[in-house]
Amino acid sequence: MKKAPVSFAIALVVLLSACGGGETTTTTTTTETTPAPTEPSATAPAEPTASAPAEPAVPAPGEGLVVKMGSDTGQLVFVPAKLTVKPGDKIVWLMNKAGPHNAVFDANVPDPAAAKAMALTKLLNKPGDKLEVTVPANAKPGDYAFNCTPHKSAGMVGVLTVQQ
Ligand SMILES: [Cu+2]
Repeated sequence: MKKAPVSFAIALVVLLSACGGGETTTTTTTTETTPAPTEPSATAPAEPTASAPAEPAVPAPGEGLVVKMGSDTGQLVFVPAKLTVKPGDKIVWLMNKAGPHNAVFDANVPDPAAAKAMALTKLLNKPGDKLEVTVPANAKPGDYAFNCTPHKSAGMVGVLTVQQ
């Protein structure tokens, strides 16, 4: 009969301590500082349309074939001096350097009327000036020799071949 109160007291202490311990652990997790996450809206990815693959630059059929009058180094030549075209093609006579230049055809070409349509009879003097002409649809095939009037004797000549 004497042992009963002692065991009761121990049991009571254990119960109290357990309860106290439980209380202290539950009250320590309330002061949590949750940093507000800043949304990275400023670093939004670029628009996908900017990275779309560009179509390869394919020259449209009939686009002007540029013939420079006067080389980049100032020589009295056509660049290119020989070119091949087809009826309907466009030719751009471009005043490049060391003008004035023109581009006129010899008299004995296969088709004088076509040669007249393709010629640059007016002298161009200002770099960048140009004239676009079109090879007539009914131009006779063959070689059309041309030259620059002021510089023919200096060797500024060329040959335009019209293919069928
Ligand atoms: Cu010339």
